[in-house]
Amino acid sequence: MSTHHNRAGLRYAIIGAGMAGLLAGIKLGEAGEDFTLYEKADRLGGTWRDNRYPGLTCDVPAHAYTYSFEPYAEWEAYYAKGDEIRTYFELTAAKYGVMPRIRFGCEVISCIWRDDQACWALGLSTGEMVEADVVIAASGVLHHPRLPEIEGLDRFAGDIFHSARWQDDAGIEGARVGVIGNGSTGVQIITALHERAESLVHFQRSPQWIMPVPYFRYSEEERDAFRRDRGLIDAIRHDKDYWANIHRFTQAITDIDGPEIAMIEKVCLDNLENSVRDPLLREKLRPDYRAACKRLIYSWCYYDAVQQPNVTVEREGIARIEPEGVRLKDGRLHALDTLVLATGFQADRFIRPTEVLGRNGVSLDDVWSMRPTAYYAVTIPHFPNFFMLNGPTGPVGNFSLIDIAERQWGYIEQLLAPLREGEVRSVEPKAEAHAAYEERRVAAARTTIFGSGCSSWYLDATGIPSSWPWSYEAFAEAMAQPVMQDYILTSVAEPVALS
Ligand code: NA7
Repeated sequence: MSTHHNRAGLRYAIIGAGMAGLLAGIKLGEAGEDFTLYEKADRLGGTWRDNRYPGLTCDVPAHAYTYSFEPYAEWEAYYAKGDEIRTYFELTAAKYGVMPRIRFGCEVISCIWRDDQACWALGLSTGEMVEADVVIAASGVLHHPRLPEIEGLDRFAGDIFHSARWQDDAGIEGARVGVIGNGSTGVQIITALHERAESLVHFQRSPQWIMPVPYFRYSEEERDAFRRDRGLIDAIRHDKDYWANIHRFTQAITDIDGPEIAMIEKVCLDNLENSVRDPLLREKLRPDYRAACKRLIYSWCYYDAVQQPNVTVEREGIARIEPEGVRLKDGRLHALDTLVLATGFQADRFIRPTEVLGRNGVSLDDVWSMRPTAYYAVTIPHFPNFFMLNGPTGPVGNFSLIDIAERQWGYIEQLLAPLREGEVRSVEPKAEAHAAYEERRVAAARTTIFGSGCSSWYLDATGIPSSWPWSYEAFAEAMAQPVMQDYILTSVAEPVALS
């Protein structure tokens, strides 16, 4: 007979005060739960705190890149700038009373599951050891900068830094600036710097597919209308063209011979043909792999920027960095004052380097030795009461990760319910359920556009796309309700050894 012991007062530890950790904090706060949010930095905002480079813009329409429950009337334009988004998260965290629950400057160094007490022991950078019944890992995806393996990086005489470590005192105004890297970051930096630098060189190892998108500013009257009528914001959030685009995009990545990807390629190539006048430059900028294989670049002004007289697109390979600048393989030198490394992130880290030990001391680092993975991107066998937001194998692409995190939170809440009610002490996915999920996922991932032959942060160390390989609808459906038979719920009625 089961004795229902209400474990009222579950203790939650949320790791990371970015978009996803704040979401968890807001939701747990509303439910009256006892949580602490651990943030290693001294400010919230995650990727929107770390990235401060000129031109930083979110390529999801501003009104669609907010929490569904917290619309925001103040956006200055259709696409929001990084500092506006950081302000939005700061205002929202304050409004929902999350700020006093955040421990800033406090890194979680280790999470160790204690079987005897069915709880997690967290080692903090302050030297403290704290307990939590539930861990929410919201530590981000694109967080650890990846520096390029180019000889001589440390010999450059000017200012040199990664795009996510922007140096405000670096020489830009009237200076000779180089940018290595051609992802969303490199492209946005080029669009912002060409008016300020004396000369600007964009070093491109691979040309990009550039999707033309509309850009317009909202007037004060429009913002006022948004303030008065939330329906106007909802109309943008739920705009059928926006969702049709997301649908088309996820169709495109899963059906690589289908009409949607053909259409994306056509729109991007027309953009190249119609925007770039010089035939030589046009050929330099022409991608030689499938569209959407790397994350599509949305830009309304990149092709204009690279046609400015002080901007050079350099496709020749880099031989090494020298004190004066970048030496190319053909022997030419680009002399520079400032060199920006927009070379991306180590996208396979997730909560690591935090040491996470589950049941019987099983290490997450070992479990992830081949590739990081999780059951439906949220839970991991042998790691009870451990939930990830924007964890491995989740959807990534040209849509709002806030919507992804909210749907994942809806799934997590349903797994938490029996814990909250005190019916069980722990919840974790069955190993065989996870193995079957991962087998299906890998098989599907190989056939997506991400695996069609290009390098990108979408690929794991074995070259297999690491993300959700099915449609957005399939993800929404999976998150709507966990398959409870795939979970092990450990009841309090079972004998639990007490230490
Ligand atoms: P990305 O998209 O990973 O782009 C990194 C860029 O850096 C890409 O163009 C790489 O070229 C280039 N790169 C990396 N290493 C080198 C070396 N050694 N030499 C030359 N070029 C190199 O990072 P971002 O920061 O732009 O964007 C990350 C995400 O943030 C983005 O997708 C959005 O979701 C927001 P490659 O293509 O590999 O030839």
